[in-house]
Amino acid sequence: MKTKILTYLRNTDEYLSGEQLSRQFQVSRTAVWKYMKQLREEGYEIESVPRKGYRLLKTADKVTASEILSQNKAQWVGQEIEYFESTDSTNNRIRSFAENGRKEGLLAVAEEQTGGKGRWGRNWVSPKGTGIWISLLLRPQIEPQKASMVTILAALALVKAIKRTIDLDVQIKWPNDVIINGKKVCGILTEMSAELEAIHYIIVGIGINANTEQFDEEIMDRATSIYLESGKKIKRAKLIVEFCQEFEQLYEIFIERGDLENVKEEYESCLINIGKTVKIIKNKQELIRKAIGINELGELIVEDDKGTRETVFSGEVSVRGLYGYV
Ligand code: BTX
Repeated sequence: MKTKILTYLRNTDEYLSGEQLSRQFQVSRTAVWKYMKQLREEGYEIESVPRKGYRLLKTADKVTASEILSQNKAQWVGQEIEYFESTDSTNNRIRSFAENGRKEGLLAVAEEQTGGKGRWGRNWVSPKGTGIWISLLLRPQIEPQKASMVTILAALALVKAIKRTIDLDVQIKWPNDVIINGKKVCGILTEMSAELEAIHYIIVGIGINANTEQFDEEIMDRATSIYLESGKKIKRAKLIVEFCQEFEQLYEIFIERGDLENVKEEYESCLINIGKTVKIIKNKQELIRKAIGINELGELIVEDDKGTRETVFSGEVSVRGLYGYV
């Protein structure tokens, strides 16, 4: 109900009287008053004028279910939300929900993660109030070998969502780091439960440094935020819904096609590695190659100094710039 009232307030510039709202939503005027009180406590500025009614003046930078749902126009991605003030990892939460049979599209959102996970057991710094820490549940009927393609789609959807929100030059470091000015602004951790032939579910975990003002010393050389790069604070829920909308479109086409041929060009246009010499780290061995692009499976095409090409798969290698992270 709170979400419905918030959506209604958000979609009009007019005053809405308590009576109007109580009729619209079939609740008492006291109930309407209580929802307004709750919204104010959450940080929304709601004007209340005698004989006129309520009007939303300012929304809060919240990532609660109501704040996201009242703006989300995606059909199914993020149309069910589980919100946590604080949790260890939203990927862990989605795993339990998935095991309990929850539907594809469920989004877990946390204001803070106390045990945020990166890839290969690394840690992801996820402080309160400034970032976006979300995980999406998917149940695609595709071969398990294709799961890594979902990560490629998520990276592209993130670039598109950030560009819709703010005017910044956003790039991708293959396969899934989103980069601004050579530093990491988002990370993606895709986890899967599968058998040899079929996927039970995929968890796409996304961390975005949105309004972070500063980073700890250990990551400040490679981490940045949308705020640090643009000087502007964004409304985090807006970026989440932009992502849900962009990802849903890309994912539906991918499920229909079964490959990435249609997004290859767009992904490559954002790829920071393209045409550059990169260091491919595989089983502690380092190979120096030139990055050419990706194929329809999302693998990186690289070339050696004799012009011989090969592809590398995201699960088995790590890619670095010749002199640093990108
Ligand atoms: P990754 O393994 O590519 O990156 C982890 C590395 O990035 C760390 O070792 C550290 O050097 C650096 N790092 C840690 N925190 C940050 C940060 N906030 N910003 C920039 N760099 C950082 C990337 O792993 C995948 C991250 C996914 C995070 C999401 S958040 C929601 C979901 N839940 C969860 O536990 N993980 C995902």
